[in-house]
Amino acid sequence: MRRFLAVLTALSILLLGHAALTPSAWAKGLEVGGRGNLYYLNDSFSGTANIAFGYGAVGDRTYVGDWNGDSRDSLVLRRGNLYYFRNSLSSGNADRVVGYGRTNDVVLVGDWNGDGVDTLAVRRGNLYFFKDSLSSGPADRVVAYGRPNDVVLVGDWNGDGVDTLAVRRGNIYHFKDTLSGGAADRVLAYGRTADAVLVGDWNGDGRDTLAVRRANAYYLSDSLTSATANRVFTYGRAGDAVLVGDWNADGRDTLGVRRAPAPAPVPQPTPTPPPSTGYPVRPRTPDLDCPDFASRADAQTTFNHYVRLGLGDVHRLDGDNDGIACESHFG
Ligand SMILES: [Ca+2]
Ligand SMILES: [Ca+2]
Ligand SMILES: [Ca+2]
Ligand SMILES: [Ca+2]
Repeated sequence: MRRFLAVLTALSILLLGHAALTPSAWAKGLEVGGRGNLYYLNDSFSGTANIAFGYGAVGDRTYVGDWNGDSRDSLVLRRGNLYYFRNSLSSGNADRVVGYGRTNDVVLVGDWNGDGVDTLAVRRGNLYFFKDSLSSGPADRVVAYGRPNDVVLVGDWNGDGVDTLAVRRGNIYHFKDTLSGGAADRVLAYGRTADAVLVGDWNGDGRDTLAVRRANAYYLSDSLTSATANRVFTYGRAGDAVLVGDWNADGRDTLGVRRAPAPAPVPQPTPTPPPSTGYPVRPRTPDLDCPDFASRADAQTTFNHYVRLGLGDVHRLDGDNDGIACESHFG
């Protein structure tokens, strides 16, 4: 226990000094979040994406899963209660479109029956409606778990091939190994309350564990019994929406980011020429200064006009009394 606390403290110190992020829904099994239709995926924990493609529209909701059981994760786009499943990490049409649940449902993705295929579940408060096939129709099982406002995570915590739930309360995680109500099978304190957390099998041992995200730094842990970060690396930008999945079927989950296309360059306004007076002579009032005239000639015309009338330099345009108006301003 002493060692556990020491490690936890070390991790907290390690994480100190980074900007706190709001706990987010960025995790395997949950909605990806963010906006954009460009996906940059990485098969290793390096800084450079090796898969890049566009799919769907900028405002689509996105989830990750293995829809065909080939051990490769890919994307589904959600529009209302319609789901556009695609089995390859590339641009193109959906391989399957399914209507499920209601437009405002919270949706989770997981392999609820251990057949190697990820399917959907709908969450309404603390009720979870699990569906074992990518099809419409009634849920295969309904489970009450936790509290209606709990933050929930999805993962295979015990390596039996079945994804189950965990609830997060602050920095305390309650993991459940079966799709049922009741007490958690394991409880872990990890990171800090404000941390964004990800779920994935980072080391390919079949068990999902946690990672903490701070800006664009990721602290990956391979164990649900210790708060040690086994791997730390940086990826993408601080504001990126991040995806977790096994993109190449090597059994390890790695990261990707979702981005919107770069905005078109904003047209620069063309400089407008100084307004022409429109009159050969400017009025006596209000009092004008040299910058109010479009040119030295305009200023001179006005100056000459009032001098000829015997009123003198009414606008005080000829400060050195040489009969030339505004020569120092216009050069
Ligand atoms: Ca697949
Ligand atoms: Ca399944
Ligand atoms: Ca499991
Ligand atoms: Ca693992």
